[in-house]
Amino acid sequence: MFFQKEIETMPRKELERLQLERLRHQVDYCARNVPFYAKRLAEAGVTAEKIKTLSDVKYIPLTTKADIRDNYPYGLFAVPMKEIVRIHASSGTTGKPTVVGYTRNDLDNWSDCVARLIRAVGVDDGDIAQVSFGYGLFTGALGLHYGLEKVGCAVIPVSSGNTEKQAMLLKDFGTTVLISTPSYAMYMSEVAKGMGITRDELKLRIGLFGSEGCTDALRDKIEQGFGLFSTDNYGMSELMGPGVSGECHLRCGLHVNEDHFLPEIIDPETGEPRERGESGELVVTTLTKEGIPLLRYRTKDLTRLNYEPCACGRTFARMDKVRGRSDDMLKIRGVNVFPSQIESVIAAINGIAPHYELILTRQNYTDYLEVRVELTDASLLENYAALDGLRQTVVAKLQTVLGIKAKVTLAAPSSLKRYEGKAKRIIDRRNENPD
Ligand code: DLL
Repeated sequence: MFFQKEIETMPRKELERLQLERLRHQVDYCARNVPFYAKRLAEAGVTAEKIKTLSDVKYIPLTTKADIRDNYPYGLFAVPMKEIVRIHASSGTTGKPTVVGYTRNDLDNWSDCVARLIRAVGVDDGDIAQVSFGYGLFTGALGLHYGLEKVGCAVIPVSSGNTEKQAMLLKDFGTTVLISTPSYAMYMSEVAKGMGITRDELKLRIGLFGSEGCTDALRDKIEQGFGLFSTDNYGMSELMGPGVSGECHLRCGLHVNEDHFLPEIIDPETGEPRERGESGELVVTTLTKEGIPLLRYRTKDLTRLNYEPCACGRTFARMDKVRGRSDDMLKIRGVNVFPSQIESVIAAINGIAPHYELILTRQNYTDYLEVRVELTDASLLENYAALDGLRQTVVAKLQTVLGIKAKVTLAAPSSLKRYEGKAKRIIDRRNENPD
């Protein structure tokens, strides 16, 4: 199902013509309205007229999160404040937040982009959607909220937290669509189960999950727990929020809303463009943004783009599920490890719950990885032999996938931390006692 079928299924030639026209306009708009870009573009000798093909985008300098921070709070805004109608910010773990502003047109385009992903999985005006992302400066909740309203769903703006109440509302309000991070959906399904709420008492049919990665193994567990079908959607506050890309019901990649975003893949080390079809860091140029347009923004997210048309009829390029961020890839004893690899191993082992913590330490110049996982069944704690057998299974499976040996600690059921938003599973203590 489509929200704007003509655009979503536009022949690629036509789409690329539209992108080129919008790219040239956006470059000119930035040069005229954002002093930072006027200087950057002049230094690189780039003007809108010089951009003749889409691949000429590579001549435009890359923009980074540091550029946004250096211009805190409003330095990269391209319009006077009276035209800004909304401000969001991403919290960031250190220092000042990254601030973004939206004009009325930006908000309208945003809700269109989000409405497309909502329709792509078959949600319609008969649905009741519970938004369990945090409302506030975070873009997740309000972004989905307005897209859902545009589709005509009944929106329950419950926000995140108070998980028992969330579970009660799922049942009492007859929620059919759940909107949250995958880790919060997992937690919510455990809480609902603990309250004696069964799958059959719920009307849930679809989950729209995003804002963090989710392996297929974890997705299966959530879907079984709730008896729903879910899709993954991707975005970031700097680019807009949710709505940059999302899966259709065929779940074979996330369709990038290419009429609003021009995606590229670069080598994260050198910044050089990669060939079509190669993996690397996603770089995105906004094509229609007025409040804070961004040229070649480095997302740090690692993925791959596929330009083959999808069987659903959409012609937009599809990005693979994000494999991780280039900055959360762990280098352990010289080996690259993605937390998603660990998640896919443990979520597929019987007797182990899909919750984990990774603790990194360093002794005698050597990195150590401890993986804390949780048992599903407390009775195992009394059976030493079974417990050790399970632990060794986890150690062996992790070693096969990661290529390094990790210490595995089995924790009691429900003892690891749960998350109401994005999960934070890595505790890196390697710099606490540097050698
Ligand atoms: O997380 C926007 C969003 C909200 C997307 C709700 C989807 C649903 P930020 O807080 O700025 O924005 O975080 C952006 O989160 O660079 C990725 O690293 C990660 N991320 C977002 N969606 C996904 C996803 C929102 N589907 C950062 N899979 C991005 C993996 C994701 N990572």
